[in-house]
Amino acid sequence: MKKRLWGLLGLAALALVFGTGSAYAELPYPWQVDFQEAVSPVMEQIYWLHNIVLLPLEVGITLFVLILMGYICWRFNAKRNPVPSKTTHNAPLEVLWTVIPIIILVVIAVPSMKLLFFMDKAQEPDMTLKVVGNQWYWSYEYPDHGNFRFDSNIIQEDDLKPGQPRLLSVDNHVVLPADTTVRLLFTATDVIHAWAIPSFGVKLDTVPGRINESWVRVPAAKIGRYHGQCSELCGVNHGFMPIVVDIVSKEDFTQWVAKAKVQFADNDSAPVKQVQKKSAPATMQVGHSQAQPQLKQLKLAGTATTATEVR
Ligand SMILES: [Cu+2]
Repeated sequence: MKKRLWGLLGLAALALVFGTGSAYAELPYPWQVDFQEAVSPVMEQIYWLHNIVLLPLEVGITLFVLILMGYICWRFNAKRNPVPSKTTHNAPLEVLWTVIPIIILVVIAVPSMKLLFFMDKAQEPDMTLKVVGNQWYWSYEYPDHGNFRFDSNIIQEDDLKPGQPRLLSVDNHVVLPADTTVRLLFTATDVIHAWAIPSFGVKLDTVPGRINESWVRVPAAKIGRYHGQCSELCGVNHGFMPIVVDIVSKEDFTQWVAKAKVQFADNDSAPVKQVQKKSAPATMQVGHSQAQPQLKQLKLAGTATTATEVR
């Protein structure tokens, strides 16, 4: 039994070494405790805030309260302390237990606010990726590379190929270049979704009629495949709209763009584009189509009257 356990552990270690050796493939694994690998500046900062600021504070406060409670139970129980004190107020103590938590909150708030502003906008983006949430798939647009667009749908369980994780694989991957600051724009066509990739530190709502923004920059050393999921309860298939992002070298990205432009060339008629491009003519058409039946009616009425007149 023990041998088998060690064998399994060894296999897991090997998988870890080889899994992260050449190309990263970040996705959740059974019994995971920590975050997924941080590969963007934003996630590195989140990691720092969590591990260096929050964790010590949480552990410290929990231990302090636990020790205090233990001491109170031991020192002031009915046996040891038969005549309890009648004290009801202690001004210095009350000031302390109000001021100290305020200081702790300020200590957390300063780096938190800094991080919020840091993740809010890319300072000098090199390119833009537009993410559109739909029930229940994602659409992606590349406005700086010919504005082609494509949909990304989950691969059903029966169609999975070896190596494709269940519920986390899609037909069309997002491809982004390494060492490039990518501005991410988010919106949706129907309800609120949320585009989330743990390794990027991005988890942002896609809201219909609104554009949200974030950014990501992955170094060339972390070229690989990153998985995420919709993280806003958006309907019955909420759990079936995963996200797959391939970070590739700049050269590979240029090659992919050339192919994608051809592959997705006729996607212009898709619903998202239609709303954007044809909104003005569409209203005019509505006006025409409303006017035309009226004209026809008038003509008919005219012919009818002339007919009766003739009779
Ligand atoms: Cu969703």
